[in-house]
Amino acid sequence: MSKLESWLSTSVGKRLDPDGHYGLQCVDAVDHYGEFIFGVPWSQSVGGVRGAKDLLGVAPDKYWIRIDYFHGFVPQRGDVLVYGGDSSNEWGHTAVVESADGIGINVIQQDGFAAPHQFVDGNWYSSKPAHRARLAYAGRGYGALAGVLRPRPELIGSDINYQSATPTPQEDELSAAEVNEILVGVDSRLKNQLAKADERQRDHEEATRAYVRDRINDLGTTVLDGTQAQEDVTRQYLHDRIKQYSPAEIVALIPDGIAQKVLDELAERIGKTNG
Ligand SMILES: [Ca+2]
Repeated sequence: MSKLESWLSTSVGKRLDPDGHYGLQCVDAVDHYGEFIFGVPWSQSVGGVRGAKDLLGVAPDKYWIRIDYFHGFVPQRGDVLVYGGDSSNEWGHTAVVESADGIGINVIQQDGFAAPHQFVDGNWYSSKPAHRARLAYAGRGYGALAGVLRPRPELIGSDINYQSATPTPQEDELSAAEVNEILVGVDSRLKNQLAKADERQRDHEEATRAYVRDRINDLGTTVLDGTQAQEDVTRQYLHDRIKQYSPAEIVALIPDGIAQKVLDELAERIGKTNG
């Protein structure tokens, strides 16, 4: 069983309080989750925040894939939800996904506002342990889903077995429908992003840097010294990783800063094929 599955099957009913203060908060559950699946203290694997809504900007790229919410996005098992808060809760909310559909999301969470309460650190805070709940994509008391943090699959004991991978080189082909879905998704994201380009400029640059760093790491892996068989296995592993994502997820993973370039390149290739 992966560490992710192990956490999901053992955390309900536990008092998760890795920071040791302010009772049992929603962020405590996610900090505990990060420590558990990565084996790294939450201060490094998740990062300190004033409120849950700040997690998207703080959680390190090294451990998490940040996916900002877009219309039609459905989280997957193991994602960490980050809600932006509302007038009744300025801190936002966070929880770990068990399952999701287009209407709601089943989570394991703690809730800093939930009864029963305990008196600690000079005030009353929640003492309700980790529990299951169903959240909406936007709801009173936690606001709208701002995005998710997806644990990097290569860090949490995925099921891919290097030894048994069959080195059969394949081309990464996308169907015309998949290409179209990606184009439409990227295009709609660009329109959204242009509207708030200024405030998000810094995020774009960071995402682009992270993307370039990852590609360089991938390239480094493929030119490992060694036998042809090793290289083929590595290539197959990267291929399998790409195939784990749906077109919608690929869209979400493309940094905004290079989205236009991707569109241009795809348009050029399609133009050449059709011309
Ligand atoms: Ca706490």
